[in-house]
Amino acid sequence: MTDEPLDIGVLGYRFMGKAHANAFARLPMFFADAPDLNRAVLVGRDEAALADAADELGFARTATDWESVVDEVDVFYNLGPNHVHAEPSIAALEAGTPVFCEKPLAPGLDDAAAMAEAAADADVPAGIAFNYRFIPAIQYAKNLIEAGELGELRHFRGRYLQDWLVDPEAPWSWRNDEELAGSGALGDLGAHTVDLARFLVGDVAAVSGHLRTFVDERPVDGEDETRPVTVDDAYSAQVAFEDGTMGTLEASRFANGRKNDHTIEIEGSKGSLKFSLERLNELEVLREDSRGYETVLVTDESDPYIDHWWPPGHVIGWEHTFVHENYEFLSAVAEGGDYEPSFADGLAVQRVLDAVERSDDERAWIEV
Ligand code: SOE
Repeated sequence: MTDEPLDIGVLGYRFMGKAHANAFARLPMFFADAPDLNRAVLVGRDEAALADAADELGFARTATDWESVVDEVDVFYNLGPNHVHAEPSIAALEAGTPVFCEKPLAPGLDDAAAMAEAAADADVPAGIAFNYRFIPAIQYAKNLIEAGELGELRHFRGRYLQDWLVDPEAPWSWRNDEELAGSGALGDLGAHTVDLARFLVGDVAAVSGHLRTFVDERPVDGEDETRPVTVDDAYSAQVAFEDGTMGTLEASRFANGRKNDHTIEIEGSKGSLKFSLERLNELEVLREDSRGYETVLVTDESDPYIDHWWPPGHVIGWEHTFVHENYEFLSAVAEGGDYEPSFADGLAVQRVLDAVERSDDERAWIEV
């Protein structure tokens, strides 16, 4: 257990940089037993944008070379695009620095395996930012399943629907490029659903997948050119879990009208549950012998993390999931404990994503 403040170095300062910096700022006020933190250094390439971001996000200094940072901070956060997850994270772990990396672990299986190997060799926490595990309603669901309230699980249905690419004129980004992202909706959104499937049901044995790209080139912001889209816009998959549960997964960036709709449905021999990220404080529960679903508002102080926030019914939001995962990860770093989801979990998810892609290529079921 260390009492010294943890110096945090963060690579990446856009959407995820802000989500995690907000979490660092909330921790001292709402999680009194969280380790003390210094937002020590923010890493990026564009010095002007980096300086503005450091001011906005509260970092003491900036650096344009992660190599000089990974062995001098107490914790290294890799919040960059997927193609920069491997090298800096492995270098940090080889220097004995704990790492927290955004999802998916890597663009592809080889890099993910190298990251997981480096984490296994290092004797420090290496976490992956599957933040939806840290929604109180999802942890309430896991507790119901583990208490046997659903009986023997029969079906898992996971769906992550957005519509930000429906417009063919929506600009090209790294998320549309196979070299930079690895995959599209599959890795960006499907990774979350596969992680929740593993968290709530268990490991996946085999998949049968289908990927589709609806718009195959997009305009580049500020330039008079287009670039090809080389990843999926949507995926769907059938899943056979190792415990016999049947699964169906899908994700799309073209689901008109769905903004950030991550839904989970599980049916078992004794009961069922339904969850939607757009109503993330609620869990729909069907218990044995009841006539229909009950809506449980998961905001009691006895519910996970709620006692750190507000009285019952004063609902929490998307950003609170980042506070929860950072509390658990940074506490594990300070106390020398373990953290899940780890890089091993990130690799397990990557194996499923890779199997979905191979299944689509081969038009056949693929063992994970
Ligand atoms: C995609 O738009 C995205 O930002 C994902 O990358 C995040 O992981 C997800 O939480 C929200 O949507």
